[in-house]
Amino acid sequence: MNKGALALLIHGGAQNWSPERWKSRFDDVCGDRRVLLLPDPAFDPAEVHYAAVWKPAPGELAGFANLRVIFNLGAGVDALMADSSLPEVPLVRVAVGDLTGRMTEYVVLHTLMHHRQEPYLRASQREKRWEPTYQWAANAVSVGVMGLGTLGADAVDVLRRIGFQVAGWSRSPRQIEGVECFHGEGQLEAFLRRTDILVCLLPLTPETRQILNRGLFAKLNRKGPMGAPVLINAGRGGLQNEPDILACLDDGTLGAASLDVFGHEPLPTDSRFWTHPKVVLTPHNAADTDPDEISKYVARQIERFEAGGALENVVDRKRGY
Ligand code: NDP
Ligand code: OXD
Repeated sequence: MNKGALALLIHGGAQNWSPERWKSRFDDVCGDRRVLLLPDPAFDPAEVHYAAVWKPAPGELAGFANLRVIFNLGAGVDALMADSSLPEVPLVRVAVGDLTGRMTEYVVLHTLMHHRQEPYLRASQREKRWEPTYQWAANAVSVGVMGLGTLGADAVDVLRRIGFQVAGWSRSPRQIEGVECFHGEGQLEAFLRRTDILVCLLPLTPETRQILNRGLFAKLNRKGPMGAPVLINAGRGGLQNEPDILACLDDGTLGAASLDVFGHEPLPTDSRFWTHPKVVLTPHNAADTDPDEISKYVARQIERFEAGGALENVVDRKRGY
């Protein structure tokens, strides 16, 4: 009997994430299963049992009558949740060590960059100024991570081992050794009040949209050694109110920001974020995961599912993540 085909619907990837590269990785790991890279003028939608997708257009998945599972090729599923015609089959997201490790690298890199005053030191080098300033210890800085899921839990562990005072905030209660855990709306303010560097690793849902706004920044600790709090957002652009971030950087409510994600990507060339002296910007590549790892993860899940096993990392559609 023919195995149901796997359809790839991939939009917006470059280089490492090009559709052709994904096709070649999936061909390698799917054995005798047919892998279709869409659009393909000669295919029968009825043969598609699985779809592996990145930013499919709304409605694109609705035409597959025999679809059994949708695999999102990233961790965040907000683009899919916005599709009101998304078929009612399990939606699996990525949670693999390769992605998690890369995100932790980003979080640690940017936390250390602000803690160790790298923007100031690089400017000093450019201007040939030998003017070291006082450097406080890691344990004088309180890092607060919003989101204690796959990514947040790993990041807090490494930050804690570096010596920072680490706290985290999630929807439901969590317990992580050495990390002060807060949860829910009711504990958000207490979490913010003790935070010098705020790291956002939340999913984008109706509850979290624009959560990073002036009202929230105003509650961050202003008595830390850095003088003003720092924002690091690698979740989604929709989590942030961008005019508020710029205004808060300008008036000193925020001391600096590292931003990997934006409301409009690619970031328009006329955005002030490109040139703002207090912004460290990256082009949504905090965790630019290896397609080899993800294609193996999807192929393993399909094999297990067809053998009667449970799928892992299935999105809870009510929660939206
Ligand atoms: P998880 O689903 O594993 O974790 C999400 C965390 O956010 C959980 O701790 C959850 O709480 C918390 N959360 C969700 N909603 C709320 C809320 N309303 N209030 C408080 N806490 C909330 O996701 P991941 O860690 O795998 O990924 C997080 C996000 O990172 C992705 O959704 C994606 O947007 C982004 N991402 C960005 C990348 C990049 O390159 N920039 C790469 C990969 C991911 P609880 O524990 O109670 O469920
Ligand atoms: C993801 C991403 O969600 O890369 O995996 O943004």
